[in-house]
Amino acid sequence: MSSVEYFTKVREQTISFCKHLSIEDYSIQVATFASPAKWHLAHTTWFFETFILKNYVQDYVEFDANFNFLFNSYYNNVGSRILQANRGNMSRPSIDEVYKYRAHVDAKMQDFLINLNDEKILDLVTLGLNHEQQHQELLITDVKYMFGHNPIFPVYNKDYNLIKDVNLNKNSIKINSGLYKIGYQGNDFCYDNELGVHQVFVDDFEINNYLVTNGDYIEFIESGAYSDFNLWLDDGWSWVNKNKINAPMYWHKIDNEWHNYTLAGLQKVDKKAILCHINYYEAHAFAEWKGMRLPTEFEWEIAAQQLNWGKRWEWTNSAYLAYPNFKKENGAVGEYNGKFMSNRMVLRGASVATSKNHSRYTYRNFFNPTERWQFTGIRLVK
Ligand code: AVJ
Ligand code: FE
Repeated sequence: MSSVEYFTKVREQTISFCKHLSIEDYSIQVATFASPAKWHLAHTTWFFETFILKNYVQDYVEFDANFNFLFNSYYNNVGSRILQANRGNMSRPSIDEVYKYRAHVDAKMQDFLINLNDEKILDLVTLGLNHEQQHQELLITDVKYMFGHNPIFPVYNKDYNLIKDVNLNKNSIKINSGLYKIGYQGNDFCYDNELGVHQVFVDDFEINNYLVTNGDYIEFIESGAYSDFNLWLDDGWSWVNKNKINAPMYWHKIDNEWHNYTLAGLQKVDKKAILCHINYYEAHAFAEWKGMRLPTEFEWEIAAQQLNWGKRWEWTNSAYLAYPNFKKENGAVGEYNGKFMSNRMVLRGASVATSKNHSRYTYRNFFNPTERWQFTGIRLVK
């Protein structure tokens, strides 16, 4: 595939996720961590305008001088910006203008890409496209959060439940202790946080080749787990009590039966389906209840080639930290992953909402331990 085709395909994919949205759905922000669809569409476009067009296309004229302030997410090197919590306050630019912005940047990028053979700039374009793919997943999870917190539980798409997968088998895999190489060793794209190949020693372990199901989790709930402080980390116990949590996100008990909001609407919880929407504290407490534990990110990576994965982002027991040989790039691109290496846990795998060709077994996703609106799940180890 040529770079123009690759670019066009990823950009069109983002728009395809918006085809079930109404105008009203595009602009609102229901939580500070979730962004409006309109913002995602504009921010991913801003990324190409800011890091490619403005830097490398000589006569490029920016589409709108206000957009840097509105659509810069967190790059201090590129200037000040609105607060993340205020992304839903902008009824303007309208969605029509944002689509015009996308078309404008797409046309300039396509012209530029036809004759581009500078490796460094092509790498930046690839980063922009992988960035756009990350935002495709965020867009879906943010739309789910918006609809799932609307009392009428709107259907996004009746054929798009997304959380109905079941485990294919129930075996486990034994791995011998030893030194293993961790980090990305291929020649294709990866993020900077996967680089710096290094050795890690692990002891013998046995990892499940399947994920925790809704049925398993209902047993955990019904055992009284959400009121048993012995199962919880202290921060997790505070989180449970402060927020009066008694079930995964999107779960509701109706007529004594568990239901959950899916993108296909509110449905009965399918006990055989793989659990979704739990945070790190819940994953940790569940493992504690089972007398097992979560894998470290290294154990996960070592076992990955033998595992079924890709339905859920899987919480690991590893803090999101720099690898020993991590190199932060200079300038704005260096802010992409490195500055978030505190107070977050690593998730491995990929989810049903992850863009195709956007997963590999060295991929390090990361979120705060309280967050559970992504498609997250639990794999256990002993
Ligand atoms: C890797 C999913 C935690 O949500 O901020 C988007 C992805 N990075 N734009 C995030 C990302 C820059 C990132 N996560
Ligand atoms: Fe971003």
